[in-house]
Amino acid sequence: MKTGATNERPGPMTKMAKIGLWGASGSGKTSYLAALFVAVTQSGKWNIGGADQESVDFLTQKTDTLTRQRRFPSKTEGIQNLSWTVMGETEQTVGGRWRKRVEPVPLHFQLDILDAAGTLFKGTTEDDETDSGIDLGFNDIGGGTGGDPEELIDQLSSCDGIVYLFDPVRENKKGDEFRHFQWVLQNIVHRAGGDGTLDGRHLPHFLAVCITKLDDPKVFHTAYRRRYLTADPGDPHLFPRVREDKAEALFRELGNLSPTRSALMVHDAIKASFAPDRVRYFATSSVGFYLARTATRFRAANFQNVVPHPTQEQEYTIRGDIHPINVLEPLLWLGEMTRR
Ligand SMILES: Nc1nc2c(ncn2[C@@H]2O[C@H](COP(=O)(O)OP(=O)(O)OP(=O)(O)O)[C@@H](O)[C@H]2O)c(=O)[nH]1
Ligand SMILES: [Mg+2]
Repeated sequence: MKTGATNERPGPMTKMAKIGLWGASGSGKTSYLAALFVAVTQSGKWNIGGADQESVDFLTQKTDTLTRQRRFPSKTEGIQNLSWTVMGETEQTVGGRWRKRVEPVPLHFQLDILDAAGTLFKGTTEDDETDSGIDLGFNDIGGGTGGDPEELIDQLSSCDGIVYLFDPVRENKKGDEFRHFQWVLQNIVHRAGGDGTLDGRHLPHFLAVCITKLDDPKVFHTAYRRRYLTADPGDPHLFPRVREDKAEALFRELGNLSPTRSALMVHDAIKASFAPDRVRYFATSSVGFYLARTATRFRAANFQNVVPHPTQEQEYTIRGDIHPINVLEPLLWLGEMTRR
């Protein structure tokens, strides 16, 4: 097959998008990646394949953990590099000057993703009772290598796009999001300054800010009360989603609710460091809302898909099938933006 070089019969356009995952320990990075296969296949438009054995194994094992075992992946150890190709179609204008037409063109995104344990991102010398980490990253599957915060910052800095996961549930309990965020951000800015890649005060990266755990009652109810929810008419189950133009407002609302309001400082810091047209907010859930076996549509009276484990304290279990919300979309947006 010919490549996209010719206007007449374009072949697959492949874009390498190096994407970093950044988020505090327990913010849901691994679960986000674990939900990716289901998100891709449920979209009906895309497909995904591992570029190497480790990445194939990751997807297979983590999908199994979420869907058959109905539990969340374990805490990440070390650092792991994963690489997947997301395959789909886009539209392109082809033809000569007089015979222009739009036709579908295969589009492949190669996502190189770095997953690191949150504990590697120690932006502080103080010890937290559980973890003090900030992560960046991508995930385990047993095969993670060690690594140090410097290496992670280097890797994140070299990404085209960054998915930053903000966990409002954790922030509500700990109120320390800004402390972690600032440490990573300052280091990335420092690197960019040294490399000469700063554009004025802005970093060159695209940033997808993902509010995680939309299915959590606190997050869901906040979005509901503020009237930020909508449903995609094309979704047969009519699962609620946060209106695209309200995701950023939800971020601030959730920041307001946290004891330290530190997420508001994160919001301000994002504005200070990233160009406005390079940032987009998403409200995500890796597992989505519960759908009873006999039900065809979402029911607000019975929406929780994550419940405490019946026997293991502090553990959670997944009640039903997973229906990821805005897991694929941030990656597609980053892929699209970096393609331009
Ligand atoms: N309700 C809900 N809880 C989630 C979701 N995703 C993750 N969680 C919870 O958050 C916990 C941590 O998720 P992980 O994916 O392990 O987070 P991580 O950022 O990879 O954490 P580290 O590997 O320790 O850095 C899980 O064990 C779940 O209890 C989600 O979509 N909804
Ligand atoms: Mg993890």
